Amino acid sequence: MSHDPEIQPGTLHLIGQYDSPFVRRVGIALTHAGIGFRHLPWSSFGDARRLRSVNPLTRVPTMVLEDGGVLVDSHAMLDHIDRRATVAMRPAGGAARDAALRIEGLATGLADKAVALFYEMRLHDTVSPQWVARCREQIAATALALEAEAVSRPDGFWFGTLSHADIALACAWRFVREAHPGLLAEQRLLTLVAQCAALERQEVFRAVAQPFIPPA
Ligand SMILES: N[C@@H](CCC(=O)N[C@@H](CS)C(=O)NCC(=O)O)C(=O)O
Repeated sequence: MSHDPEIQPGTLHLIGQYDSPFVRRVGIALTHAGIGFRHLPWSSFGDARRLRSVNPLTRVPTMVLEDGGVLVDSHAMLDHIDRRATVAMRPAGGAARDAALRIEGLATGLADKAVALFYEMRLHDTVSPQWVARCREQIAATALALEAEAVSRPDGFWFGTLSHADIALACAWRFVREAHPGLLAEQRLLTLVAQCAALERQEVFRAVAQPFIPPA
């Protein structure tokens, strides 16, 4: 059980700022599912000490459950949300579920590489050109692969209704655009541009959002 004075027993807390694509996907899922929670917008850098007292990884998102249990990865948080939610945010099973998890994996992987690239360029005294080039290639290739699949599903949602795949993609997309302006070759990614813009117009995406603030 955390002893941080901001953590209230019996309340669900989501820790982290919404400029993180991982925090945002969890915040959107909670809001869409209608699950009440307290948002603590701690920075993984500026609030590192108190964050570490809850999660030794010192990463966001961190979720503190009503019973004091702590979840430390967005996938586990979505699993928890899905068990409580009355709306389905993933196909129930079979090939459709595999396909959904694959799109989620590509989208969250895109976000992972964009975060890694940002830290490399911002936090290292000597930037590795090989690592930077590799991250850029991984981001570009993944965006093109998602675009190639999205063109056959131009209806706005990957799986017919708002799912974790849509949320992951929109969150990753916004992060890449804000943290790495000009990196995505958007003229070759027109379906994704349209899909993500449509999602960002939805109320839940507007409510759970924050412009990117680079770590100080
Ligand atoms: N796999 C994790 C990734 C979380 C992650 O990369 N969080 C970043 C912010 S976007 C962070 O806390 N970075 C600080 C650090 O790694 O030291 C998840 O899905 O929750």
